[in-house]
Amino acid sequence: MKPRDAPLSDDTASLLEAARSGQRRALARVMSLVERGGPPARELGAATFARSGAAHTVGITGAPGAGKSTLNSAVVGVARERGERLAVLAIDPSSPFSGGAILGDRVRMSDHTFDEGVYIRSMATRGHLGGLTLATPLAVRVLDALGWPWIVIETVGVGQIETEIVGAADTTVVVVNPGWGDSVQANKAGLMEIADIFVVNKADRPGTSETCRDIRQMLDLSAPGEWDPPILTSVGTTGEGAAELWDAIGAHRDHCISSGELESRRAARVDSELDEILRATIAARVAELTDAPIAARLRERLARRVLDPYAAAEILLDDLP
Ligand SMILES: Nc1nc2c(ncn2[C@@H]2O[C@H](COP(=O)(O)OP(=O)(O)OP(=O)(O)O)[C@@H](O)[C@H]2O)c(=O)[nH]1
Ligand SMILES: [Mg+2]
Repeated sequence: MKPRDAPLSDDTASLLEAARSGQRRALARVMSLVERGGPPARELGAATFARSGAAHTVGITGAPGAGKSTLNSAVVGVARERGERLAVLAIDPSSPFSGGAILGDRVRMSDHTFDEGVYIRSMATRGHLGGLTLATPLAVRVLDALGWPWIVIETVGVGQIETEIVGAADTTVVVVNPGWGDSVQANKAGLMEIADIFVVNKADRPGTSETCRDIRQMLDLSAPGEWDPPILTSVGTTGEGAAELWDAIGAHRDHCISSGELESRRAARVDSELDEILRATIAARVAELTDAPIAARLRERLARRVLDPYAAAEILLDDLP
């Protein structure tokens, strides 16, 4: 293992410098290394941590097909008109839902392909130590340290982990469709909890105002916070409502800064990341342990009932590397 304060290798330093100066190929390479995980990702993380913290991160989540990418593309358009630079991370949770999503997302975001002020990256995080939960904050931090002032993270809000990731953004936008109020959607409570802004997209369809009302009622039932999440409407395909969404994101950002919430959210986030890293690292060691020859011998004794599972676990844990 490398010492913790290992100096940055020349390769990594010059790669980061190139990425920082705007070279897209270098940036793509940095992101690939982050995605792949392991020691190079770790080195990038260590090298960029101190320089991160300036970017505002925006999470966009919602059910598959809710129109997240379409709406996001329109919002990016608005932000660009106002001179903002943005990086967009489309997270592929490697779930069955996302089979065709990334290609679709690329098509939808292709309006911005040749714009120097926009960086779009699809991330598949399968295989990473700790998977989705660890690769994403690292990717965000690296983009942050490389000078991207806005980082938009889009992922499908179907599972706990996906909502956790986006919920860990500074501002979380939950995209729903007309009818959401009365639909039985997985993780509805989870989405209610993390939303800083609600958007009822596909507002060209019937039931929009009823859905807004339903969300209002659900919000009124929950404990009031300092920030009252606005409920907006949009039509992603025409861009209607995109400017209002960008304004709401800006307003939430201002609120976070003035209330001190930004700092507390970020502290909590690093904390849970540390937790996650510990868990993932220990889980990996446990996996190693249960594959070791001693485990096979213990299993054999368990089967003969000459040893109980707790005693077996204790013996193994004594050996934990
Ligand atoms: N009628 C209508 N269709 C929309 C609207 N916004 C998006 N769509 C369509 O809905 C479909 C899904 O849009 P996406 O932007 O790919 O949705 P998504 O939430 O990113 O989908 P996943 O990434 O697969 O979860 C596309 O066919 C869009 O054209 C809208 O406001 N109204
Ligand atoms: Mg999408």
